Amino acid sequence: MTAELVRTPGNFGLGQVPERLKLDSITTMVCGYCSTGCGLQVHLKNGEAVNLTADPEYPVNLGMACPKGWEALTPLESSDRATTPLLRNRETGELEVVSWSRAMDEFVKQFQSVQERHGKHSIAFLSTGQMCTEEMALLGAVFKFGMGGLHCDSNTRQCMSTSHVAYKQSFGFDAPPFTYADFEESDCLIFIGANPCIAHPILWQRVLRNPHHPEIVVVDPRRTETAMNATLHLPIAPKSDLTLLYGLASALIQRDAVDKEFVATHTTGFDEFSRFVAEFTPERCCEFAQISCADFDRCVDLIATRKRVSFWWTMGVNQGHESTRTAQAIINLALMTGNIGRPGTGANSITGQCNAMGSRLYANVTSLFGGRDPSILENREQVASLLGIPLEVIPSQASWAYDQIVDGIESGAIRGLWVIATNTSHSWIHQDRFNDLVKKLDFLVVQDLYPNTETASRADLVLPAAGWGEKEGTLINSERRIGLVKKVRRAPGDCLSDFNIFRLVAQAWGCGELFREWTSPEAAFQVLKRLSAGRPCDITGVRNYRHLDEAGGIQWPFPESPILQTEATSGTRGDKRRLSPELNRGRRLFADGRFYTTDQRARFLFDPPRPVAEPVDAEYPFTLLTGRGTSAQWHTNTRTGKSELLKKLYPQHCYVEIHPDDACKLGIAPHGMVTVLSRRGQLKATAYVTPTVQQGQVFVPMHYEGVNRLTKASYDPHSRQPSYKHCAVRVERLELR
Ligand SMILES: Nc1nc2c(c(=O)[nH]1)N[C@H]1C(S)=C(S)[C@@H](COP(=O)(O)OP(=O)(O)OC[C@H]3O[C@@H](n4cnc5c(=O)[nH]c(N)nc54)[C@H](O)[C@@H]3O)O[C@H]1N2
Ligand SMILES: Nc1nc2c(c(=O)[nH]1)N[C@H]1C(S)=C(S)[C@@H](COP(=O)(O)OP(=O)(O)OC[C@H]3O[C@@H](n4cnc5c(=O)[nH]c(N)nc54)[C@H](O)[C@@H]3O)O[C@H]1N2
Ligand code: SF4
Ligand SMILES: [Mo]
Repeated sequence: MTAELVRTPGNFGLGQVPERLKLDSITTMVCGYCSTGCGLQVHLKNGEAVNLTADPEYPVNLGMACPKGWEALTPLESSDRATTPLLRNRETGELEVVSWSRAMDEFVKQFQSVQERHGKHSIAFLSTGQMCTEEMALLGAVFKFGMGGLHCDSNTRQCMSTSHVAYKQSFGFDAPPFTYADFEESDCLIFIGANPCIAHPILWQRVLRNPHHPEIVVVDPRRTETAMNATLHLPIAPKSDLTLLYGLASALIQRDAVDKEFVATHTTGFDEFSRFVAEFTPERCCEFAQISCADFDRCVDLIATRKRVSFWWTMGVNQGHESTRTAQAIINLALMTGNIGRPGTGANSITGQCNAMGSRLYANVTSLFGGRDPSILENREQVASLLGIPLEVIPSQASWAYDQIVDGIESGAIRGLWVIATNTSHSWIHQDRFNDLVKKLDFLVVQDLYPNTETASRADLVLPAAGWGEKEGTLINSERRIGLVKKVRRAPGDCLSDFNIFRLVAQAWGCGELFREWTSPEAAFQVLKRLSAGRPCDITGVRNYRHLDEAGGIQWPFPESPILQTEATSGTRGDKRRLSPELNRGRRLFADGRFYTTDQRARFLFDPPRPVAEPVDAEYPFTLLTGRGTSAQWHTNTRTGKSELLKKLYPQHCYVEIHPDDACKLGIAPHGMVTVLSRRGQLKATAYVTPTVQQGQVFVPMHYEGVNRLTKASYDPHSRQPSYKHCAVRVERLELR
């Protein structure tokens, strides 16, 4: 069946089609859950989406999608959508329906009164990697340049801040170098703290298409679905990665497996690094990581002998107490063996949310637009002139990070909080502390699809947002590909897109004039292009949304350049794919060995390993690991919990995975009820007795409400990313009476 046939209205190419299934047309857009960024074909009837299928032409997913993608329209239809603004009646304590104009009056009155009493910086926002780039950019601009705010952060801190800082320090810019074709071109893939079979299933499908019979190494304390498919699984002790990675570097140096020419021409700091890792002997590392020397040697052997080694990491690395140095220890291995810039290689951080990459570059949160340092006057001058706004409105100070904003609530420095497209009350580390602290706030605004999330139900004001599929904009996926989202559904009731909510806020606040150019997401995209000019993330060559759509997404950088222009734009979508296989397969960074540092060399960065925040002891003898449970569950389950189909694919009750020997010792039967307790809180769970977790460890998926009652607030010192994947707990059998 050709694309043309599918696109003929009402004709599937399959003969007579029943009236109710006759389509007007099909349009294309990218998925709004994970950072894979799959292309979907949306089937329209009377201009509204009635169904969707995976796009066989999109270069990311090649016709595949995971259950969340197939079911992406269902959460929009849920009967519990927020359809009007809701304001808490201070007397009854109930949320009551109000108009947008009342909601905006209250928003401005409350936040401006907080600022008058406690200073401009006493309001803060926490946002997301799950809005369109144009939306996060407008939010960052309105809050910082219009409302006089400074402190803001997003859930990208919980997720990607480690990769952001690691790349910035090592490469000079936050630039994941890979393209998905590298999954297929590698002859040895090393996954560290990543479970793509569950968390990025379509990327795993790309691995399965690899024709080179690759070796697949998985470094994960658990025997995950990905580990089961590996040719070598290193079931390391939790948080022993840094020591292991230094040990691998040391052994590779001993074996003389260093790409000396690459190191000499394109890096700095190797000699110091080499002296530093000398003491990380194989014996010491294997003992610390609790793996066999034979497995360690095999891993060294693979890195030393394979031609195209790629390193991939995700949250098992980023969510740790020494995560930035751990990510950089991975980068160091790629640099020292010359495994970067060539097909099938790279030190590759896979992002998490659909637009984590957009938030890293354009949210105007931790850095100024386009990854600029706000403390440098020239950067502020550039942004002021590119936006046509006064220099004085651009703060030179850095914002507080998420944890510092939470501490600020405790100290009284933060009195007003605006939470957008994130569910802090569930997902933040040591959630009970946050949930106690929000009671101290003078005003809490939550902007979400649903009024009943753990966070929204605590709000003073709920702003009803349109979701993915009900608005337009762009998302940037893990391989830096900018994809388009379209409005294929009318949002229910009085919901507005986040973009329009931010415009309303600007008008109500009295600073709308500053953002007069941001009339629509596409107009905002043109502003962002200007801000990107000359930066590593330059996208000035992308003409408009149509260009993105026709090209099947476009990876940054994409400066105005004649070669790239013809590659991406000639012909129709289908034709162009044939004309330009190279562009479809994707572009990777650093092919010329030149990095974004001032001397164009990558840096070897390292520090001695440190102890974890809360080691196990006799009272709390288990290490708690947390993470993704199934491919059908998304985070705090506000969206995936709305689909009856998805609900059939995952357990409805919170569960804890425990090793059979531990279960036996504690008298816990398979599927028996248990309590998991930490020094901070407890939860009830069903015991899943399974050897996929090691003795002394338990695993609880993050999708169930109580998991962060248990976790201990500790952070990596460089990235301030929470260490979600390590704390001490106890498990007790719950006697059934
Ligand atoms: N289905 C589904 N897919 C998702 C998401 C979702 O909620 N649901 N969320 C998306 C987002 S935002 C993100 S960030 C990604 C996350 O994607 P992943 O990081 O792949 O998922 P996690 O399960 O959080 O963690 C990966 C693995 O880290 C391991 N781990 C724990 N501690 C350690 C350690 O000390 N060392 C090592 N080496 N490994 C360790 C865990 O056992 C786990 O298997 O997934 C994205 N995709
Ligand atoms: N224990 C533990 N905790 C973790 C993790 C872990 O591995 N273990 N992982 C961490 C990671 S990596 C992440 S990314 C976070 C995720 O944590 P959260 O961001 O809190 O999780 P979500 O459930 O994705 O929350 C997104 C919210 O935005 C709403 N929403 C969706 N689309 C839109 C939109 O277009 N506009 C608006 N306004 N709202 C929208 C949804 O309804 C939902 O309430 O969790 C972190 N927490
Ligand atoms: S893998 Fe990610 S982007 Fe692709 S369909 Fe699933 S959730 Fe959507
Ligand atoms: Mo994430």
